Amino acid sequence: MPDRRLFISDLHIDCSRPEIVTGFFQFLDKNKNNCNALYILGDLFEVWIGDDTVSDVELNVSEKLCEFSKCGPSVYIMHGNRDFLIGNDYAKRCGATILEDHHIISTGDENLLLLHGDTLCTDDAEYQQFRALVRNRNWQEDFLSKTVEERRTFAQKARDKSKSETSLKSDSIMDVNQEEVLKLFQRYHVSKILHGHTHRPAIHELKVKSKNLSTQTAQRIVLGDWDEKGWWAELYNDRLSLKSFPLSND
Ligand code: LP5
Ligand code: MN
Repeated sequence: MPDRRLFISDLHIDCSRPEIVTGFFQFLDKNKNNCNALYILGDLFEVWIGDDTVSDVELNVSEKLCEFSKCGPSVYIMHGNRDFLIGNDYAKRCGATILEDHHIISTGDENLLLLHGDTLCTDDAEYQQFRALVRNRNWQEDFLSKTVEERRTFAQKARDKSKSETSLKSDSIMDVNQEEVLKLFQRYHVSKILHGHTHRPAIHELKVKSKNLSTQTAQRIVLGDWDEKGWWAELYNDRLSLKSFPLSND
């Protein structure tokens, strides 16, 4: 079989969006026998408050991913800003492995850096402050020790606040910071990075300075969120492309 690896992010699955779940399951069925790996680069779910409270739709997703992984492909889950509390218990149900945010995979003689993408949005100071707080291990232990009801209330308040704040922030503040992007290429010595989060699907070509200070071309590939379309990227024998398919609402 050729080397074929698939990448998705930002499905934001919850019970109010059955068309996303249906589209995702079709995507899995179509690819279960013809790819080596599926990388989920964050925000598979709309919100995650702990592995001890799994809803019906979340259970269905884990069963489907497990069935998919049993057909052969490896499944990797990276945390997003909505579902960073997914733990090993849930990953195990999915037959998946949790990946650290910022993970390098090799593609022929090049390296590809995978990340959710929120760490690149450094102009969004309030978000980065919030992120630092909720990614702290002590904060997470404390949060997970609360009752499910309490956690649900906190998560709802955080979503409400996020919605009201993002409606006031400019598009440029919520996009990646270009200097941060360039720094990332240099820090990891990669020529391609792939991420989601910003919901702005595109392939950006750019010039970066390599280790020996020569200028080389690089690519930043951004996955889209699943809404009217399901977005995915494919690495096929070392060639990376960005694709989408329509998600029907009926
Ligand atoms: O998510 P989205 O697309 O709306 O916007 C994101 C950033 N917002 C977030 C916050 C999440 O949406 C909240 C839900 C996470 C659930 C996790 C589980 C439980 C955690 C409970 C936490 C108390 O990630 C948004 C960015 C945007 O992407 C673009 O990058 O701008 O950032 C914000 O809006 C952050 C705000 O500016 C500041 C933080 C608001 C949350 C405050 C918590 C209040 C809790 C009150 C409890 C009494
Ligand atoms: Mn996100």
